[in-house]
This record gives sequence, C-alpha cells and structure tokens, in this order.
Amino acid sequence: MNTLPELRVVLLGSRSVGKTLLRNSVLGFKEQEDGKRTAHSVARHGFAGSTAITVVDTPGWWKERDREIARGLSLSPAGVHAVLLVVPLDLTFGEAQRAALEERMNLFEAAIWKHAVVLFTYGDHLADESVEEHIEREHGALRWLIDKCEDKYHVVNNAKKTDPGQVIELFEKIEEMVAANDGRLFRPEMGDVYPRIEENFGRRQLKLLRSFLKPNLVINDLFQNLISNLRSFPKTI
Ligand SMILES: Nc1nc2c(ncn2[C@@H]2O[C@H](COP(=O)(O)OP(=O)(O)OP(=O)(O)O)[C@@H](O)[C@H]2O)c(=O)[nH]1
Ligand SMILES: [Mg+2]
Repeated sequence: MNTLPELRVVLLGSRSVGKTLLRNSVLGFKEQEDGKRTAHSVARHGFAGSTAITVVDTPGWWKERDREIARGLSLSPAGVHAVLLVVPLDLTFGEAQRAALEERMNLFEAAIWKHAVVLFTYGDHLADESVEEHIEREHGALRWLIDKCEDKYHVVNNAKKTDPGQVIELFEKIEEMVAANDGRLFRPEMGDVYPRIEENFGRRQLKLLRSFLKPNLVINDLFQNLISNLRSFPKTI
C-alpha cells in the first residue's frame, strides 16, 4: 500500500450518499458539519503514508448541478487516477439511478470508465449479506454498473468512523487499477464537456415545455370538439 507518490480521486454520486463523509475518512479531517449539503466542488489534500492524496468532493448530481460537478474535475488540473462512483447500499439502484449516472458519465469521454470504481456506502445496511449476494439480488441496473466498472467495487461504512482498514483496502484497490492503467490519469476535455451540458439542459427544458403543453393541447381539443358538437346540435330542440 502507498507505493504511489500521489493519488488523485474524484467523488461522484447523487445527493446524500456519503461522498463528504468518505472524503473526511480518506483525508482524516473534516471541515464541514456532517449532513450539510456540498454546494460547490472542492479539492482537498492530505497524505496517506508517503502518498500525497487529492480528493475532489462534488455536489450531489442534480439536474442543474452538472456544470459545478464538471468544474470539480478541473480542480485537479493533472487529471484523476480514480473516479469513485458513490452508491448507497440502503437504497435500490434502479433504472432511474442508472439513467442519471449514465447521463453524467456521458458528459465525459468513454475513457472515464477505465478509471471508475463503484464505492458502496452504507455498508452497515448489508447485515448478514455479502455485497456479492446484494449485487446478485438487486435490480439489473446495478449489474450493468458493476460490468461497466469491470468488477471494480469497494464497500465502506461511513458510520464507523474509526476503521482505517476500509480506507486502506480502498487505496489498495485503486492502486491495482492505477497499475492496470499504466499510471495514466483521466483528464476530461472541458471544451467538449460544457457544450454537452448545455445540450442536455436545452433538451430537458424542451421536454418540460412539451409536458406542460400536452395537457393544454388535450383540453384545447376537447373544447374544440364541444364547440363543433354544439354547432351541429339540432336548433329545434
Ligand atoms: N449509516 C450510514 N449513514 C451514512 C453513511 N454514509 C453517509 N451516511 C449518512 O448520510 C448523510 C449524508 O452524508 P454526506 O457525506 O454529507 O453525503 P453527500 O453525498 O456528501 O451529500 P451531498 O453533499 O448533499 O451530495 C450523513 O450525515 C450520514 O447521516 C454510511 O455509510 N452509513
Ligand atoms: Mg457532500
């Protein structure tokens, strides 16, 4: 463990899944109250043995946060060795979660998947079950994610703050991945990422507008039908 001179990681995931608690465990200090939402991406630095660690913490992904999340990656200008996709074990990772994750990953080049690790939080919710049993039993969406990450996953329990073992094991897994990637870092082409975010934003606005107009169109149709029926109604009655 700690054979690398430096390790750069980014934490990505939905809201309240344990990204900031994990950042605190990795770096060994906290600067934000537990449970307080992360509004802006931040890069924080520390050491694990002789390895210099950079952790980029991002806000939970939520429709209009994508620019801020993408900005997080630029806080580590050299790029990141690992993209930790934080998934809580207390909730089902279903089709909606899969689609939200895929949409965000698609903002970046496909090479991002080579650096992706599923980081399960809420390890305390597993009870007597192993994570493999959990993956087996869960929705196919989770299997899809594990496959995309080429079986790279790790479980932590953020509620157990005094267990350095879980962070040490995480570093070991990341180091294996770094070796398999020949030490390469993932550095997104921001000039391509921002236009994709704008495109998605435009698409969402259009969808919203359509869903707003649809019921009005139906009412309009009913109204028009009613008028033509009244017109054709025999005037003698
Ligand atoms: N039991 C348990 N609770 C957890 C765990 N991880 C996170 N939590 C709970 O989830 C809350 C939110 O954790 P955060 O680390 O702030 O979540 P986040 O992903 O940074 O949230 P945002 O910044 O809003 O995106 C914590 O205050 C804990 O109550 C875990 O592994 N086990
Ligand atoms: Mg946070």
